[in-house]
Amino acid sequence: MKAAKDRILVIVPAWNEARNVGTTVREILGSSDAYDVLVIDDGSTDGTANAARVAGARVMILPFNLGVGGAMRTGFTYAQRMGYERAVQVDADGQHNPADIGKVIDGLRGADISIGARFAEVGDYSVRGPRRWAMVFLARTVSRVAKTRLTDVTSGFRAANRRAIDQYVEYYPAEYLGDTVDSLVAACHAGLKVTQVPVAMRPRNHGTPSQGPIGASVYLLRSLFALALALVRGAVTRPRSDSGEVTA
Ligand SMILES: Nc1nc2c(ncn2[C@@H]2O[C@H](COP(=O)(O)OP(=O)(O)O)[C@@H](O)[C@H]2O)c(=O)[nH]1
Ligand SMILES: [Mg+2]
Repeated sequence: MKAAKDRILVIVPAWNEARNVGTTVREILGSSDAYDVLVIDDGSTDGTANAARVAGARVMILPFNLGVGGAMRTGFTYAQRMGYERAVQVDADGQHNPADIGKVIDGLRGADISIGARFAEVGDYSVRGPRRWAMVFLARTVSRVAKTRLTDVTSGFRAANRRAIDQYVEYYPAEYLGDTVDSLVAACHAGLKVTQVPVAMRPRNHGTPSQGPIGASVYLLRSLFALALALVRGAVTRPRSDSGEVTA
């Protein structure tokens, strides 16, 4: 058995996913023997923790619901303490194909954070109207901050190297969607490099998304605010490159 530093921690945030998480964990473990799976059961009221454990995952149970960001920060803290050099976030519902984890991890060869981006708009990801505009606007704005072209900054399918894990333990907001965008902007401001690799999204196995269309739109609006705040915060705390004065 290799040491944690040579293995990859797959962090699976899960909230009431008893019907999906077992299949997802088995699929992940079956796709590479370098993966350790950590399921963060975020105050589920169904059998999520048990289903995950039976399938072979390590499980951490949060006493009440913190949201995806809170769960991920817990997972990154675990990764840091256990000495993992690489961690990747994979959804419990089956939408992220475990066969693509390797591709997303490979993105870390030239970057600190690698995003599995949903280029192909399949299944319930064919969003239109204001939600679509908001996603495009978010992607363009974060691309400018990251100084690279990113097309899907709200994707939860993301890998992090040790520098990014350390940064996330420092700062990772709890808010759904705000978490992905805000944590990315903060990471860019801390000097981390972001890249993306294309992945196709599969349909959710069972159940419904935690946010319906209206909830998701509201969260997208909130993530626009989160982005604005993150940009302002960056402008205040970023090192001044012209004078060499470092204030962060
Ligand atoms: N830890 C945690 N996970 C959550 C929460 N809400 C959703 N998730 C998980 O996050 C992943 C994505 O959630 P989902 O509802 O499918 O969002 P969507 O794919 O963006 O529509 C799934 O694995 C969910 O179980 C939450 O409040 N806490
Ligand atoms: Mg989903």
